[in-house]
Amino acid sequence: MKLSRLSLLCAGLLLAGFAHAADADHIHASHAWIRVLPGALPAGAYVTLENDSGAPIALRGAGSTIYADVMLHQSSTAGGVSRMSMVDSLDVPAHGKAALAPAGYHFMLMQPKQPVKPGDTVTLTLQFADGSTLATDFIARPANALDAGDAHADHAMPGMDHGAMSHDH
Ligand SMILES: [Cu+2]
Repeated sequence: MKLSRLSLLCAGLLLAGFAHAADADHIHASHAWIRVLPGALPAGAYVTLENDSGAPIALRGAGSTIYADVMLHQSSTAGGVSRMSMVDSLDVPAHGKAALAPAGYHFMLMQPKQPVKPGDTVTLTLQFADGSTLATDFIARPANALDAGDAHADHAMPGMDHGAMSHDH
């Protein structure tokens, strides 16, 4: 019952996306990467989102031409047991940022139509609550990766303004 409700929601989001097809002008994505796991295990996708507008923008999900199934999840640990739950949306605060990162929010990627291996680039189209979308290239990294790795993946992104931002790498 929960699944069918979600499917309806997804269908609605897709339609909204096609109707508007507007770029998410006020959201900038960086450090986008995918952790590829062996076999049929689902992959996790991580990205940092910055909102340069004066209003919060909610991330609702993502679409992919490679993965048939993409879900927004949150990992948490309680009593030494880690679990994942589905979340409807993640707010990117006004003039702030939100991160999808290991042990926290992530996209769960399932049912790849072709094998994805470390070094590959996979485009996920991020979908926001206002109907806007943002196509973002994610770099596939191995199972033991902890972050996006190479700083070049960040600096190669066009249109990013790093002005006052500090980097720890
Ligand atoms: Cu998950």
